[in-house]
Amino acid sequence: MRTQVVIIGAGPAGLLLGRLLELQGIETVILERKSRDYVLGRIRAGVLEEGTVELLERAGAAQRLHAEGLVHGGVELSFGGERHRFDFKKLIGRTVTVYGQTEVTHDLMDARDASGAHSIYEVDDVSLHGFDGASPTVRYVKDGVGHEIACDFIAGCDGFHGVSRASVPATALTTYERAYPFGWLGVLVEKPPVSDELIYANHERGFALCSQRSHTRSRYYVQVPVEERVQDWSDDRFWDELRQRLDPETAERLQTGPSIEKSVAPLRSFVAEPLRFGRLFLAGDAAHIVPPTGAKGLNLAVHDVGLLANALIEFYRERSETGIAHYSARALLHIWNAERFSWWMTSILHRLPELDDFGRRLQRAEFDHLRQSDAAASAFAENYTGKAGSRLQLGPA
Ligand code: FAS
Ligand code: PHB
Repeated sequence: MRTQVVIIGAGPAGLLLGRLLELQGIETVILERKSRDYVLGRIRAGVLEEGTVELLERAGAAQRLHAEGLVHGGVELSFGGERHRFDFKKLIGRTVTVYGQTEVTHDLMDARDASGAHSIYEVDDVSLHGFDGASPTVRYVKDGVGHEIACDFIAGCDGFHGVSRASVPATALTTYERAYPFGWLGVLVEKPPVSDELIYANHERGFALCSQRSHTRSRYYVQVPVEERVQDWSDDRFWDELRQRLDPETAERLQTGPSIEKSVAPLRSFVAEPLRFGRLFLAGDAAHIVPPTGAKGLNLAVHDVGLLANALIEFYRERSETGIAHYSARALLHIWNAERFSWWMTSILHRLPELDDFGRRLQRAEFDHLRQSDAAASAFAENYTGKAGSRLQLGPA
């Protein structure tokens, strides 16, 4: 088999890249090791930046997003029971949209299926070859039969544990990592959200987040030790712990019910550099990981994909290698800003084991500074909603 771009991974990064390329007449094949249902069953991100919404519109996969997504003009931070709302629209004229990653993935899968583009699920033993030359190939096994695809480029969109980054010689990669000694225990519940917007809470017992998926479905998180086991947390224990970390008014308003999903996600900051190895490109979680505190993971993956799609479209349209030559540097500039913001937001909101009393007072001082300074609040709003500079200028539609 031959195609122009082989995409490894049918998560949001791989699916979005496939759509943006197909719409420009560039042929792709997506290889995914899990089933469609398994990919759709993963409950992950929930907040989309304006740049992400724009790219999904360009991909022809934003109809349901506009019909069902919840546009939020701000978020609240809560410290020791005191809440402060940051009005993004007033501060910088921007908003975010609450719409689950599962729904984004579903919409992209439906759009790709409708186009007839080739996706192969439940593949095994994917291996990448010859990407340091001009004729890379990808091998895989499907139902026990081996296959090989010749292509021009390989896009590694296979997440943190994927094969793409692992296929790059260790001497060609530099990695930067910070593992946190805590994780997030998350619960999805079919109950109306406790608040119109998200509430991020710093409490002496630990971090908590009140998020949502719709007017009837909510998503909550509490910080737990990294070794915590989800089976040790009954619903009642979760709701009791969450209430203790919220201000009394919010705790009183909380509507609880049986969890429809419950899981523990570890927190990590990670970047691999560079993102290009000849004809192989890394995008999304295959290249970087951020703690979910800043709601950047999915949005960062989308930003990479917009740059990579632009570069590949330019190559096929104009036979120019300028975009692909600059992809890594351009992506890393944005990645490191998101890493910085996600680390900062994690460090001011979580109970960090290494913090002494001075450190905890500094966390409070950060909150007070944000509340008193329009400049600081605007910088927070700009980073949380995605910097104006992140708006991608894709090539002509
Ligand atoms: P993904 O990991 O989504 O997709 C990669 C795909 O590649 C997967 O479908 C995988 O099966 C496939 N794959 C892997 N190896 C393969 C191989 N060898 N061959 C073929 N296919 C292969 N972000 C937020 O903003 N907010 C959150 O609350 C949040 N919560 C998260 C919770 C968890 C448990 C995790 C793991 C991540 C969370 N994230 C969150 C980050 C998440 O949203 C990612 O940023 C997003 O999924 C990135 O998308 P992709 O880069 O497409 O990677
Ligand atoms: C979510 O709704 O899953 C969510 C929202 C904001 C975050 C992280 C997760 O920062």
